[in-house]
Amino acid sequence: MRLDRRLILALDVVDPGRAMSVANAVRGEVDAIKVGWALFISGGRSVLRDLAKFGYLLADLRTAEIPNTTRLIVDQVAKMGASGIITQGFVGEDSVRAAVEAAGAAEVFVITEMSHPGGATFTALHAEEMATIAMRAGAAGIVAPATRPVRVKVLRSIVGSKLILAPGVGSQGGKASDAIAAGADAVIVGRSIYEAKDPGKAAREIAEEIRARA
Ligand code: BMP
Repeated sequence: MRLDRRLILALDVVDPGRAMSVANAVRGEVDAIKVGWALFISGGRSVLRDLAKFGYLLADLRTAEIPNTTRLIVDQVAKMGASGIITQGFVGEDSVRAAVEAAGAAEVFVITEMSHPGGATFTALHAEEMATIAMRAGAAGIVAPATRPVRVKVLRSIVGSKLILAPGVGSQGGKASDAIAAGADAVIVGRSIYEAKDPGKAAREIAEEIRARA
């Protein structure tokens, strides 16, 4: 993943037409577009294929499965043109490894500690182990919480030069430049961009905030 803006759009809208118009509005302002289940369920494979034409498509059709099922799902996702794939870390090393193998040339990012308050209940307790598993399995990086920059810093010490993508900016209370200062390579931002009147401007402002402090 090439990170010029250090910003990834989480395109969590359900209408495929709106998805395309937001993607157009942020063209050149974000490094990647992340697509999750909601848009995939409503728009199917075609919306993913269309969005892949905008550049780096990060498929967040995350699996929490045994290795064989993980392999079957990730193989399908990779075939849809995703450049990156997100998977869960709590499933253990064998399932993460299966995701990395099935992804082929696509990069795999492993979720460690989740950004929402509930993420502190279970995922925070094992985040370091999940990051270690991700590294051993050959993942390109991890997902860590922008809502808790101190935890990003801890996880950075485990993943070395691999990538850390940090969601939880804006609507969830985190600040982009805090997450980057703590060691994240990029932030993942959804509502603060796609709900803005001018999504391109909103993205530009976040990238500028990051650049000003970097
Ligand atoms: P928003 O900026 O609207 O809160 O969106 C954040 C995005 O990052 C969502 O797509 C969410 O599924 C994802 N995400 C997250 O918020 N926390 C995590 O720990 C992992 C995620 O993938």
